[in-house]
Amino acid sequence: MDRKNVALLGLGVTGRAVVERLSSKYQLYIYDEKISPREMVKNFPRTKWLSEKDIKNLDFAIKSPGIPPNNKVVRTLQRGKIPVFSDLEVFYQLYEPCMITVTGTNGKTTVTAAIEYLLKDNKNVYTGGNIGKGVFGIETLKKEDILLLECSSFQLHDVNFFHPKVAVITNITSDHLDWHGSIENYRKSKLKMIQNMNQDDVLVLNIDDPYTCEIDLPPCEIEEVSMGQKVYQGIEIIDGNMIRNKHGERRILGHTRDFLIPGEHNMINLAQSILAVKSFGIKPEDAFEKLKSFPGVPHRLEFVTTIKGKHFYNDSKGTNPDSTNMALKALSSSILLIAGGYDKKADFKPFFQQHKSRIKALFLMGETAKSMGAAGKEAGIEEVFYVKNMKEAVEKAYHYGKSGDKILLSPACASWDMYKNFEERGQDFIHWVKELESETDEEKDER
Ligand code: UMA
Repeated sequence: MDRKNVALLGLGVTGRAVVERLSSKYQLYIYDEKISPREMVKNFPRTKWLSEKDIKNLDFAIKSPGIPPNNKVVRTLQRGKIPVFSDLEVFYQLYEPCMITVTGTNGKTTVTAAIEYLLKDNKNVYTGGNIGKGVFGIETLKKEDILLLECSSFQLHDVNFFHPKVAVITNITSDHLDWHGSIENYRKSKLKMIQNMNQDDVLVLNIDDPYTCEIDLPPCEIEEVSMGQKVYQGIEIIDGNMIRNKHGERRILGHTRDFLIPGEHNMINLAQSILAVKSFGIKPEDAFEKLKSFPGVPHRLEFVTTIKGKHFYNDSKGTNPDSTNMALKALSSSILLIAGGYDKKADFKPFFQQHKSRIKALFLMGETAKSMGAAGKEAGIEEVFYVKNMKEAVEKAYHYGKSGDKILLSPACASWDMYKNFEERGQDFIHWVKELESETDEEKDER
């Protein structure tokens, strides 16, 4: 039988993993705006460059998540009735793995990491999706293995038959409007994750998120979490206690102060991860116990160090106002905020209005510095500093701060204007904080 002809749009992390896994199965035709045909042929000899004449012979296309739906090649394919799928969809169609999937505007990486932490001692669990190497970078799965996926709205936009056994939605606010065009499109993409779920599946929701309460639920088992509200079936967190409630039968699992990671939002994340592993034989009591040693995720409210009483936190994953909002709430007051970055056209006014009493000063950089500075000043934050780079931000915040202050990198913006990704940005922050620490150590030694 002839090999299928498949277009591969984008040769980043996603595309390279697809080439590695599928170039012997399919004839791949590559498109990438930043790579020349010559470079592509040299590095990936089994693939071909996608040209206009090939389009009519294509069976389908695999699109990398960063390529937006209004991209001209995507549009041409759609006009030619060529199905365009994300890597998640193609992986699902090929292998039909048993999947736990997690999506949401914020918290999805923490929930995914906590689920992995809970399962890894008892099951073969493979984690990927929006994090790490992409789904085709994951080894071949056996039938009994679990595929744990963090799913972005970009990836979910192009799924069709994709069908998780357990799905978690952390919250759905607003993000990536530049890619999706509207909040409605963004929400629609997220909800495609649950469109095929049935009575054998479990959906874990956070009912404190207003939009989550409005969604049309699939015909599956629903588990809910809430901070302060009663749930019908799920976990409620009341006065710091995590309580398992099953149709009115309630039992306390434990107190949230026993966890290592701070913040109310993280308590919701942990409650959701406890419910997500229930179908795999892990009782909520045992999951709670195990999570007491869960260290959290790098770049999310990660404590870096204390220098002369000033505490440094790396929350580089704060890539939108909602995510930074969580970090500011968790640290509560005396915050010197380092923020700014790639412009996703977010509105910063409500954000600064809400947090003006928590923020002592702003240190702003990147594309959004000026618009954030204006919004901060309008909200009444008087101390606004513009900085060229991370080094200057760290040093300025340190010299400005007093003992007891919290110097927080949580940009409320993506990193792509100055860095490859948020990890690189977080590492840069840690690097300059450590430099500062060694300089102050040297000063101590000299004295
Ligand atoms: N490209 C084009 N045209 C475009 C856009 C991109 O040709 O209009 C090409 C680029 O030249 C590049 C390739 O496509 O060579 C990059 O593809 P990509 O942007 O989809 O990036 P990948 O390297 O494949 O990484 C993607 C995710 N990136 C995005 O969604 C932007 C990674 O998520 C993910 O980890 C990886 O797949 C593996 O699944 C990153 C991310 O920022 C962490 N995600 C967003 C978020 O978390 O907010 C959604």
